[in-house]
Amino acid sequence: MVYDVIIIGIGGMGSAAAWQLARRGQRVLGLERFDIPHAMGSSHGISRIIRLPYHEDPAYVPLLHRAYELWRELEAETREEILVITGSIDASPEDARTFQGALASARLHRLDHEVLTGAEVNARFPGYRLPAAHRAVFQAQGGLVASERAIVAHVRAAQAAGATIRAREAVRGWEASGGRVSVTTDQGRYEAERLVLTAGPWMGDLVPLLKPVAIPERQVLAWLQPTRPELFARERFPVFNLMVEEGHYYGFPVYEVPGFKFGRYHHLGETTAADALRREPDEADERLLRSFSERYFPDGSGPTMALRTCLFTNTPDEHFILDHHPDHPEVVLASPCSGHGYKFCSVIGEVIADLATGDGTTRHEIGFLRAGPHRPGLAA
Ligand code: PYC
Repeated sequence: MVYDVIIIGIGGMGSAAAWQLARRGQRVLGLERFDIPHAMGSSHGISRIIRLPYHEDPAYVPLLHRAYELWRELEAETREEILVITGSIDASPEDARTFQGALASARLHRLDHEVLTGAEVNARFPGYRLPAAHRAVFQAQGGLVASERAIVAHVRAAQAAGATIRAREAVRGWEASGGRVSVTTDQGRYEAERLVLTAGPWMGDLVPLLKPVAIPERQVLAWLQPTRPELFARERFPVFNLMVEEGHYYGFPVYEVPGFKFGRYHHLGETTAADALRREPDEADERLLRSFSERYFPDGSGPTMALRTCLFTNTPDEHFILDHHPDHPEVVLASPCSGHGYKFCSVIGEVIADLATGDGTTRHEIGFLRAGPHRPGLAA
């Protein structure tokens, strides 16, 4: 079988790309080294935050609007709950980026939002115990994406549209030239016209030029059983990004499994090759996370229900890399996403489909995500 497009990595982005390409009539082969879904990369742990007033950079907001539309399309296509709206809180001291960046994005893109003090957040959402003088942007459309369910839904939709998806098949290498690509795995060799690489923390292993700029980092997430579960229900507890003196944290209402889920960005700063990563959470991980929740979410800090390790893949400027390979126009690179990419998977699937078909252009504004000289470490 000759394929139009081969996708390596059927996680959040690869599965979305498979659907978007297959529904355009492309003959798609998706290759995944682990199970679908699996718990080795960056998409497991039930949920990921989605939020509109994007403190990282307002340039992401138009992509977010489209991401919401496409998540809803996926729900309609598969009749699965993918997007859960809870509202979002971006809170920090007044002069810090989490609040200021969210406010700037909300104003620039005319998003409905409210500015609250920490004390006002605590009164309105009593699971929270923020410093009273913190400032927060509350935005009602924030929420969560059911991350593993979305991968399964994307794969089902892709298969229904004709894609071939193969799991537990490890890629040994790829080649591209003259408008053809070939991929060798532990089970065979495949050819196509285009190749999409969505391998998350393994991108540096597959694409040498990304090795220095796509750095896997160990993260640990905790689920603690609230002592007052009613305060951590999805109707009463917005997802959050919170900067406090201990660091930058994020969290969710109780969803699907027991416990209030939260984590810390750049947990203990452990960067390593994806396959060398320490997978088992330990007491130091738990201590660090519990000390945060006991201070800022005391009614959420009952017994530990679960601890899980997952990976960020960080670029120096913490923006995604989404572009054609600079030396191989047949190859599309998507991810790494520096720990904030999952919510965009639906729209990134669409962008990948644009880049991998026709003249390779996209209507989406992705200049700031391209792999050009404006990106630290990608100047050559
Ligand atoms: O984008 O809100 C986010 C997020 C939370 C944890 C990692 N990313």
